[in-house]
Amino acid sequence: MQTIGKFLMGTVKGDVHDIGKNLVNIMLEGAGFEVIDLGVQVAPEKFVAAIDEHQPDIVGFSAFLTTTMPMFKANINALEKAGMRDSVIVMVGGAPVTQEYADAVGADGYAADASATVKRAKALLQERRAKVLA
Ligand code: B12
Repeated sequence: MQTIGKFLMGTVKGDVHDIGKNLVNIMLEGAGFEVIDLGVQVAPEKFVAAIDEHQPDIVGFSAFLTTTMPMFKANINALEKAGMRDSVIVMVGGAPVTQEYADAVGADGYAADASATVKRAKALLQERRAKVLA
């Protein structure tokens, strides 16, 4: 089946909230993305291994606790260490997350809800593909 892009998603380590993540996944699939869901409590090394295996266009980190939001930065550091930060778009989200926080940790994109995530994911993909062609 033709898809518009591959989206790897997971709730960060230490966090079991998955309702928001699951809604995002459903909307992404509805919009034509292939979604690979790693579930909850996903450790940085598991994200790295899954990116290596699946080569997604976008990886999404979901967090619902102020105590687990710092895992975004830990995950991004792990991607950098694995030499894969530039090959994947990083999106972050979850109830306590803001655009300011996403910018502070160095994510490429943030969205407040599922439908905004679809719009932002499509825009980020388009930007990335235009850059590659340029
Ligand atoms: C349901 C719930 C639970 C359930 C989770 C069940 C499940 N399967 O998810 C259970 C009971 C397990 C739970 C446990 C806990 N919870 Co809780 N929980 C909630 C609750 C009531 C709702 C969260 C939710 O699912 N909302 C619905 C979804 C749809 O939310 P949403 O933000 O709109 O989702 C959108 C966006 O966030 C965005 N999005 C989401 N993910 C992503 C990812 C990306 C990449 C992008 C771009 C966008 C995106 O799109 C979503 C869809 O539109 C909230 C309170 C509240 N009213 O919000 C507390 C809340 C999040 N929990 C809280 C707490 C403290 C806990 C516990 C620590 C409690 C305890 N002492 O045990 C534990 C933590 C367990 C753990 N280690 O994770 C606090 C967090 C406080 C804080 N500031 O950190 C809250 C805010 C409650 C409170 N007021 O105290 N919880």
